[in-house]
Amino acid sequence: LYRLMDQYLQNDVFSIQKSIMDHVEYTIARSRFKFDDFEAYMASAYSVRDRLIESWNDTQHFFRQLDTKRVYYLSMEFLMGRSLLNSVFNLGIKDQYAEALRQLGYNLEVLVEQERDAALGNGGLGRLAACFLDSLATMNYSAWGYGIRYQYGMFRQTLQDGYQHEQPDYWLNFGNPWEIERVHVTYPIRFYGKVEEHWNGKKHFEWIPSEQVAAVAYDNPIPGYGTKNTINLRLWAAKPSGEFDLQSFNTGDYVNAILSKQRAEAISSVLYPDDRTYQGKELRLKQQYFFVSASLQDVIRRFKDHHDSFDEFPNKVALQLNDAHPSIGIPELLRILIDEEGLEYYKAWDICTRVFSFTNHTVNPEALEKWPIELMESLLPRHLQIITEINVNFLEELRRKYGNDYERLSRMSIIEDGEKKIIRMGALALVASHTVNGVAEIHTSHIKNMFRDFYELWPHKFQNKTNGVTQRRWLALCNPGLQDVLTKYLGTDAWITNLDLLAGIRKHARNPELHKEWNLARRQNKARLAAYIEGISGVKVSIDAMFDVQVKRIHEYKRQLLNVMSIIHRYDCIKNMTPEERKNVVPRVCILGGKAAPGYEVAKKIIKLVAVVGEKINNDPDVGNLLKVIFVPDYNVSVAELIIPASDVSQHISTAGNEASGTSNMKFAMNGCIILGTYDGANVEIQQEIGKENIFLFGAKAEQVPKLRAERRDFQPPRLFTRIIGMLRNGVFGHQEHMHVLCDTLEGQGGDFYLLGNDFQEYLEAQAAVDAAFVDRPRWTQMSIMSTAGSGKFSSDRTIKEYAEQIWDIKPFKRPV
Ligand code: DL6
Repeated sequence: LYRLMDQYLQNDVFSIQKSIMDHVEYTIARSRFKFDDFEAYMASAYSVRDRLIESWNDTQHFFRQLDTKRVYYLSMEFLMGRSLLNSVFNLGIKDQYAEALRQLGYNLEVLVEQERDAALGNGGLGRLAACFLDSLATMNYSAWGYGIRYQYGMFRQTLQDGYQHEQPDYWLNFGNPWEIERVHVTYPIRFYGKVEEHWNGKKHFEWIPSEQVAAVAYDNPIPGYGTKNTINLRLWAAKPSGEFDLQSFNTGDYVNAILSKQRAEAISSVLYPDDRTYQGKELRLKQQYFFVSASLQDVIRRFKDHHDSFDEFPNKVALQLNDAHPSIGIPELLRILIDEEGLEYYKAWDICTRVFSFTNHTVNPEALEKWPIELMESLLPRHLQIITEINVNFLEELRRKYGNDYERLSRMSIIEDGEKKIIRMGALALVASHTVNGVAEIHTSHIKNMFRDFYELWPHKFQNKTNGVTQRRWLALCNPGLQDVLTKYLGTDAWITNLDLLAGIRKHARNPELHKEWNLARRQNKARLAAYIEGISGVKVSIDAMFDVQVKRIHEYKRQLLNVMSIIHRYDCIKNMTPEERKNVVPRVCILGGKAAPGYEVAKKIIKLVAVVGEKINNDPDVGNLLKVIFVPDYNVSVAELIIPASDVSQHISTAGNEASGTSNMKFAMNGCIILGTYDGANVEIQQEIGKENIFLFGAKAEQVPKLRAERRDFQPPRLFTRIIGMLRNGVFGHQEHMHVLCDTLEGQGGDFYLLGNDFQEYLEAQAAVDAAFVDRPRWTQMSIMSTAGSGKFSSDRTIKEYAEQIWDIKPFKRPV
């Protein structure tokens, strides 16, 4: 049987063709002689999945036998993007698939485009989780991701008359060939009801819930690169529970009883499309509890397969909280251990504090989730009791240390006192976790400040783990031209698993041959993007122009508005030049993209602004090819894979102190794009790695920001800044009412919170320096090479190794061939 299986899953071209054709006929049920690109994609995906399943099964068996300590990465979001190319690449069968399909009359590159992105995330946080899974698999760690299988992922953005419209993301409509539905892996998830107190020699609490849904597992195999290990991302979908409300049936309310059960599915139906605020939304708390409860039940079941007591639990399990979103898992673990497994509170608490660790991803206190106590009491009454107990014990500990310093106690309390009592999930995560980490050096220093009292109490808990990205997807796969050049000059492709090796390219940074090949690869990428831009907008752009890119979520703090103001300034200058002077202008294509949260009005107005400014500039004959402005709609992982390798300059210009890290800055730098940014997030570390002379950083430093804000009243913005505001207000771009709203955010009492006026002058100077560098081709190419060469630190492999060794205490286990 084994030999049979082995033959079936051979990776030679013929066997691959056979398995694709089998899926055309028996899975897709199409004729072998007539199937279109989408069907060919589906059949190919199923045939790859067969190979993934085999590797997945063997890896899980291997880990089980060794009884490895596992890390479970709990995240509300996994922004995976597409899987086909990534899977065949990581499995080492990309060329065979390309050839097999070619012989069948199909093109792998074309089929890849048939796949819908798995967009189960908003942005940075979710994409980081996806990069981490790739690194965990590649580095042979025993790890699982746990999250939610949203039926609707991140909305699809369309632009209608320059306004953002949100369309539902029906990503599952045509089936998802990458997942494995596990109908037998299901757990009951309960809500509401009451808690009863019993006495049988000791006090015992019984939660009697009044609503129950089932969590059903969907597994998504994650193959490592250069290894036989394949790990798992288990996503939970909510289904009606098997246990119907017999009372309703008995009273004859058959239809309503069924309908109310259908409502269960709503829990996993939609991803909240806002990465900052979801305060007070019951469904959001339900989602959080739903997935952590299912995950913890699953973890405990797996642990109990091998162990009779919980003594070993902390030696076998690490639970990573991706932000405070899954921190309801803390009282849930206690509830299971105490109420279901019969452990004493203190024993359970001890276990809890040894398994959880917590990553913070934001400096914005708004984004730290808080729940009204009434909501918690109604939805999860037993959990509220447990949180209260944790808090009582914690406050007692504080009292012993600080005496009756009530102010400090109230600042640190998990339950915020006031007119309305609020549960601070961030504080809960801090108290229960053995480690809390920030995601870049500067961010970690901010969170030490933000959680000052906790840092004073437990300095040892605070760590930094600078983010990283996987070079498999973000360099090798998305930039095949540069991949070949790098491999040629480094003499090895080992950088695909050891990114530090990129430093070896430094010694060739002045080599004219390399310059030629480097620029050729980059120009091909630009040509690909230019064709895409023409396809979506009808605007023809020259690939000789500088491609200047800002793609990310639209947020005031990320300052897309600052970028647009500098574009208007550039336009203004061009308009006022003589034809002779225009010959010295460095042509630019300014590309912006990103989604605004549906309820975020200012962000949506910024998108409209880009559209109207683009409309005017792109059609102005005085400007021609000197300046183009493009808004790329529906920015997502796949679009990023197209844009990043084709960019000359990319902007990361948040007000210092606001961007926790940023990860696209790392992707751009890795691909040889020059960063124009502020002293914020990981930009600071990128500068340290690639050298000051290869990056353009400008503007106020984070430590100056509070003072600058305090002095706003007396601040006179530069003349050019007010001139542009004047142009907007006076209707140079039309839509005056709209423009007034945006300009009002920059002027007047309390205006310009993000200090655009303060940084404007330096920003323009940095832009001029970028222009000057761009026209000096050898210098620019050298800077580009040096950016790539200095990007070794920003591999998620490095980040994961640090988490593994300094937080999770896990070791790699590579499955033998
Ligand atoms: O750590 C990943 C990513 C950072 O790179 C970004 O700087 C940060 O904004 C982002 N945070 C979020 C939302 N956070 N919350 N909560 O996506 O995390």
